[in-house]
Amino acid sequence: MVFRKLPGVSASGMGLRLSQKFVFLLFLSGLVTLCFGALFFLPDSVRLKRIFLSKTDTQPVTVGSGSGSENDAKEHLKRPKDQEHLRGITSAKGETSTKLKTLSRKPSVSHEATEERLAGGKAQEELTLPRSKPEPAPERVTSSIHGVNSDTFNYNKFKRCLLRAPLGREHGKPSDPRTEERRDKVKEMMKFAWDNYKRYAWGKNELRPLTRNGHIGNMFGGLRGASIIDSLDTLYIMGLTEEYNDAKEWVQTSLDLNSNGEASLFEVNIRYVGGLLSAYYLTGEELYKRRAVELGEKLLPAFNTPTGIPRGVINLGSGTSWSWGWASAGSSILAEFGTLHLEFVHLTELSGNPIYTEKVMNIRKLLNKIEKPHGLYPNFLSPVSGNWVQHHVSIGGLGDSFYEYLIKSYLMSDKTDEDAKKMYYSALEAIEANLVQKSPGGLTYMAEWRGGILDHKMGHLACFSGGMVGIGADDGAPEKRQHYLDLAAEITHTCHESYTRSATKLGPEAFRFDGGAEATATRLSDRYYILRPEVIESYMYMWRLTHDPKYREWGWEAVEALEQHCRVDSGFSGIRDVYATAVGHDNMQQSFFLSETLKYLYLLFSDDDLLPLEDWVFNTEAHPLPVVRKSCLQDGGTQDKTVSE
Ligand code: DMJ
Repeated sequence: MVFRKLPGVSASGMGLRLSQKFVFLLFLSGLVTLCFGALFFLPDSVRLKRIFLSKTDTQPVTVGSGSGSENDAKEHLKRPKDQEHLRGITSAKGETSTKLKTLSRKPSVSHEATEERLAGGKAQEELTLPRSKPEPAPERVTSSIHGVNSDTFNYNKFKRCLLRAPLGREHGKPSDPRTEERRDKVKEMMKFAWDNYKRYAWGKNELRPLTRNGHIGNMFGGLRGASIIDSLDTLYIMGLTEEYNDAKEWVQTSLDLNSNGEASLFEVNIRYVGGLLSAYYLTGEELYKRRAVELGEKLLPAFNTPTGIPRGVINLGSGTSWSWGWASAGSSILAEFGTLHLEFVHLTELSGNPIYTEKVMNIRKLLNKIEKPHGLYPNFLSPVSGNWVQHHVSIGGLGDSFYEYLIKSYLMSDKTDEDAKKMYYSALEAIEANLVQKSPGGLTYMAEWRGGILDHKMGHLACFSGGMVGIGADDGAPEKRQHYLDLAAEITHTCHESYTRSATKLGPEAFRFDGGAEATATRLSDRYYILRPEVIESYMYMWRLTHDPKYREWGWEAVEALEQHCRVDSGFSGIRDVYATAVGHDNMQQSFFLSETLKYLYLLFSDDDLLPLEDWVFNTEAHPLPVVRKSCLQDGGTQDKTVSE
């Protein structure tokens, strides 16, 4: 190697060259240290930083200081290790973590993970709330749940608390052959709908029966298999064993709850959580229980609002939540935040974690306290101020299942939930005083209310109310009981009329009682039928309550109409105009057709001992949930002799 001679340095002067090298190396290492140190001061989104530092290291900077892109923050929230940092940050700012710690017992799912998710949600929210309006800590209510915790929920003990076997003596086989034939027909319809879903849309959310492919949609936040989860209990009670086993295997191998999309809190709760809970209670398969609680946990961050009223949309991965763009002024929807109670109470039952019950009791408490115009509950409420945003009241869409869950909460609590009972009957009184109308032709209907002005329209969705008023009749004031049963029958009759007055014998999405109309749709846009269950649901309840054969006849009319107009080569489809004899199909087999419409029809043609109403309440997606009998569970089950399968 040849070194160029430096001026003033002899060629043989090795000592001098060494010290030169030493100074140079010193300078170089100083430079490297400086550059590396500077990485800590770079913004979070700079790629160099992400390459050189682990994600864990970047977390506090991302959320704590509010710097970094939103996506980065969401990413971090998914990693348990990163969430450690968040916990520290949030407990320093508020009481969330510590409060939850003291309230919890021994949960089966990691309660720490729940806390961390909550912390994450809160941290996100703090970034978006204006500083001038400090966020009050959500009000919490300590509920008393019975002494069962996650590790001790005992399925056998629970089964002994049922008054009768869930599937009856002979799976609800009806005694007369004609009814049995009709029931078999419904079972065949279920098999047909299922087989086609399996063949063309397996793993997708719904079947498109005309184009023979699957539909995913955007309601379930990236979750898949809505038709499978919605069908588990229907397949099970119908004794479609092979099909049920396929569905179960899919849950075992393919149900992925780690999705990162934007979901409707309401839809995920009623279809997925409800479907998994029912499947667990009916079969005792631990898998369903585990997945239900796991999913329930992912829904909790939606409740991190100033009032504890959840927002309608949640990202299941990050826990970020927001209100529907179409809901006025960022409000939450009554039928959405008011339709969580049944499932959340059961999540507490199964996990031993009181947080689920606390969340829904908090909603209940706020709704109980708030001033109500004429005793009515408007459909839009601000999750920030806790005030009504608009005075639109409806027993149909936007309001419907809130009322349903009040009476069902009472029934599911073994008739101990007195608040739910009081709220239900006073709401019903207000509904009767303000919304219930009689048409010139003598049909009873429930109008909608817009700030004191009546809109003489009833939605198909509102037709569930025949069944609701019916199941609540017995627990009303003694002098009102017959009246409620009559009201239930009248509403069901009106809804049946909306079917009989169409060419297809299926009912429109909405029908009116003005401008000469009586239970018919007057607008083109209201003429469609999307395989909805509500009218048939009311037939089923009214049959159970009265055993008037007309309800089975009406149910059979619906079966014939479904077969004639909605059955296509590869499944069932909704139709665009119930008044047209040459129907146009909408190419969608809704998951609630398998979960609700066909299940209610099957129950209508079964004996009452298939899922007896003394033991089961149906969630709003027709998933049966058992009555919670605390005394029986605490005593270790005293009614075991009555249950046999
Ligand atoms: C179902 O998903 C539920 O019944 C919900 O409460 C409202 N509507 C659909 C079916 O019509």
